[in-house]
Amino acid sequence: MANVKDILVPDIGDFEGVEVIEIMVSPGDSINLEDPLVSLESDKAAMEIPSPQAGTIKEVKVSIGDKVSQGDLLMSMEVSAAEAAPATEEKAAEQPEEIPPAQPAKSEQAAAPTPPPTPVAAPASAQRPPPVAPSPIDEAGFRKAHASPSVRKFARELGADLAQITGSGNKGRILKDDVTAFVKRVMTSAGDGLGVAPMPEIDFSEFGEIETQPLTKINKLTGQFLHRNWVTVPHVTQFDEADITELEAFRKQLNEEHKNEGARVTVLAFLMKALVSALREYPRFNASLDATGENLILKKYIHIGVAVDTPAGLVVPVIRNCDRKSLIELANELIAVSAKARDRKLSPADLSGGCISISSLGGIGGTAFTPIVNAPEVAILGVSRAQMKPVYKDGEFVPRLILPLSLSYDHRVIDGADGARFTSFLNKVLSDTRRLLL
Ligand code: CAO
Repeated sequence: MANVKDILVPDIGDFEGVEVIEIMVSPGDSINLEDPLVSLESDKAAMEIPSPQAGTIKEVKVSIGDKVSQGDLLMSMEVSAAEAAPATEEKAAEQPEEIPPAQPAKSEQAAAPTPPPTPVAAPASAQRPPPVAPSPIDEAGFRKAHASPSVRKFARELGADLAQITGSGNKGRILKDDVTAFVKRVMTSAGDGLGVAPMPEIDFSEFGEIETQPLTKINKLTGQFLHRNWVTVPHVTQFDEADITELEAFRKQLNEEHKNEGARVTVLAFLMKALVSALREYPRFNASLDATGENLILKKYIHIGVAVDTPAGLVVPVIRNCDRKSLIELANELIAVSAKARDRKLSPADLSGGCISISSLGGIGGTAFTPIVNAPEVAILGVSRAQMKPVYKDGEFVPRLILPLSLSYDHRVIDGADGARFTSFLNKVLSDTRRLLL
């Protein structure tokens, strides 16, 4: 059974006629013991009145701006019989509730790390890491700001600087809603909380004719992943050049031999084979950081993602168990998977589980580029167009087919020296195809 209790202003020292500056609860709110109910402010101090009991607010009897003194009625609260203090006699149900003394605020106690006298569970928001603040808190300005203790505490939890917030309350007092609005503004306008200047909104039609084309679903999804990976992974790109003169001759011969079966082996299939060898030699490239960022998960399987350019946008299907497949099998699977991608028939399973990715622009052109790591993978191999180049060998320049490689990697996991070792290893394997058998 529920009892209704009156909550009165407790002993607040020698203060009389103190103004109610904030009401933190509304009828129907469920309140825990010592949750702040109202804030009062006199000429000399601000204080918060905590709840003497857990229960549900029934009626709030004061308004902002009212002047109250010790013993005045603040609100009524419904408490379950079980929650009512067992020590109170029947008579106590009708009696006003004893309230713990109010806690002075001007001393900045809300911001102090010392725990409150009564153990109270930390609110969930206090356990979450605060979002990035646009700049460090101006402590002097924070102290001077016109805000109640609960609003100060709330601002501290969110890392919001009260000195930067304009209050919408009575006499410019900063309210909880002002802090929330400030944090929202920072998060949405300041470059996703990165502290960079927001992109200006420009009406391009002022400068000439325009056409607005909506992004495809794939464009938008890919954009989100690429943006996340670009800002969260510290990238380094290692450039290198592999001599694929012999590989190319072998590739042409293979295609000639298998032309009746419709086989079409491109450089990409050789690159997948070379990556299998390199991942075996450098297992740190076949790994992902776990969610805590404190452990490296090394993978014993080799699934390779291949970036495919489709009319609807970029997708990265994954070819599984590349270490167990022949060159021809990999080439056939590449053809199948890129056709599936272009026909928009890939399933989520086709796009998941990759260990490392290849982005090949070799069929299109270019000399080098910086691919973005497809996190949680830790490396991606970019490939540009192979070109005949003069290479100085045994005292003379000889024409060789040179394949440009651009390996981007996550510098948290891979050191620069290993990045260079990895591409050197790839070069060695690609320039001597016999090594692909090893
Ligand atoms: N150097 C020179 N020629 C190359 C080459 C290279 N590195 N790579 C491919 N080629 C040649 C091929 O041999 C083929 O020539 P033939 O027609 O004479 O056989 C031609 O270029 C076209 O190849 P392809 O692109 O059809 O086949 P592929 O196996 O090389 O690539 C695929 C397949 C699906 C990866 C590719 O079609 C594709 O979509 N690439 C774009 C990937 C992309 O957008 N990456 C950017 C992502 S953002 O980082």
